[in-house]
Amino acid sequence: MSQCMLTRRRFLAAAAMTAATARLRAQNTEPVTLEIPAEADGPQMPADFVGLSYEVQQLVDPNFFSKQNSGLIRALKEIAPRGVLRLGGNTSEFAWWKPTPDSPEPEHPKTREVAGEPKASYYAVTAEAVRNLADFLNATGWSCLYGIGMGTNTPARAAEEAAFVSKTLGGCLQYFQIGNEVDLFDRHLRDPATWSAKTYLIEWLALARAVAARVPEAKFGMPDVASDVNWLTEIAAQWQGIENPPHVTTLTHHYYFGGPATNPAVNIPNLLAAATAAKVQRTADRATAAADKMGARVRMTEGNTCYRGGKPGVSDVFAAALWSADYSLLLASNNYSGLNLHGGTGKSVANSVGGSLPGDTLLEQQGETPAEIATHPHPFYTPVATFGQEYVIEPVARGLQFAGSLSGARLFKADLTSKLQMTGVNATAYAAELNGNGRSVVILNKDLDKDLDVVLDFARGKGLAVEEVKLYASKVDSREARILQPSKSRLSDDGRYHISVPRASGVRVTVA
Ligand code: BDP
Repeated sequence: MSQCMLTRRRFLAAAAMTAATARLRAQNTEPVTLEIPAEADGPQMPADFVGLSYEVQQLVDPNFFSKQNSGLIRALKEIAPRGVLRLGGNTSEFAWWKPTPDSPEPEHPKTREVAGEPKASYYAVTAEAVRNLADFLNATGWSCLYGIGMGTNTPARAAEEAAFVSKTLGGCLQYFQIGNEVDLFDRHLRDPATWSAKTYLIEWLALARAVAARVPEAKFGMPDVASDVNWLTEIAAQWQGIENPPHVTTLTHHYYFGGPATNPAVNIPNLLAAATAAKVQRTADRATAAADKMGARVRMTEGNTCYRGGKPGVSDVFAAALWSADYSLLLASNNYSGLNLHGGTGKSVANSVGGSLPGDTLLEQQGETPAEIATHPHPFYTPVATFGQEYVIEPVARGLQFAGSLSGARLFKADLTSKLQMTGVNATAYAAELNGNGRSVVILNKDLDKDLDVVLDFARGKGLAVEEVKLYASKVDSREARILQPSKSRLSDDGRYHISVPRASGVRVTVA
């Protein structure tokens, strides 16, 4: 027997085995049926649900957010025709407002230097940068959540900046945020012995009242905690006792699945696990209960897969797209007003975490050369990466775009996800009614091993046009995420639509 034949035989045996395991792995041999209700009864996903978050320090280059930056404008418009740009991050605590070119730099308070926190290097935000930002927003059709510092700021300077920003951004300004991740201020900006939600609120009120005195129509989002949503509960409880409070429209928190990059628990199976989503649900329950008390809505204003700049191989691959699509729709079904995925340039985010990205250290340890490291997006989680003059829409942003296609629609309350998970496949489903113009179902199969077989039962709608759009990559850890061209068909007589959703992929089915 020739060597060649042996190899071929081995190959065939291996192929047969792979097919058999694949069949075994398609857990639900009987398709699972999802009944799609006729009329939506859940929350409305705002038309501008989708958002991105950048460091305030990004404003140091006044040409970044400017009408000249056509590549970035194009990227944002592709991610969402209407979106929300949030400016904040750790660096926002070290900005000072410079209204005119000859305005002097103020005296700054002393802060502690802590590894992983930004170094106290101060920079100016200029009137020119804010004017250019206004043009940029007008060119994108996006609005803005504008971050003003709290850590080293004064009420007078905050009010002066707010007055200029409000006048310049006009209708593009949704609200002001004052302070970033205030629940972590005890690390470097405030005295841990006295810092709490209570002392925060006193300081915040002084700043917000100064702003409101100059800008009576000013709206606010707060407290932008890193993770401790108990602060939202405490603030909502204390809110009742505040006389004539500033106009808070939004209660806000951040979310990073895990971190930093060197943590082995930050991996694809954990990111996509059902337990991760269950934790998100528990946070949402507490946050929305607090917001309801204050007549506000919740927004996740800064987040991503892995804090301190992301993790290569997790944050910048297809898994991140599946995560962001699912995370977005889970928040939407909890009545969030939206979410902002954090990113920007490598430099601004590195500065926000003390000067360097742990993901780079990881790649060096893995033996990558500087040239290889440069092929990764920096920061690793950024939704829009900068490579030289080019802006690249990363997988995590494709997931956001995919989920964002339901923006403006009203969601169904029906829990389709539990029904899918009863089959043993880690998949989720969300359905929505599109402004009286049909129904859409998104299925995200986050399972790494099992394919899913589903029948969507629309009950009525015989002969209606069906459009199927896939969120796809060749592998869960490929450095790509594609939203494929829609495939079109017609709904059968019984109003049922059969679809298979392979492991690690997503699909949106629209019947209109
Ligand atoms: C948050 C900060 C932000 C950082 C980000 C990160 O607000 O400035 O860039 O996490 O750690 O804590 O990646």
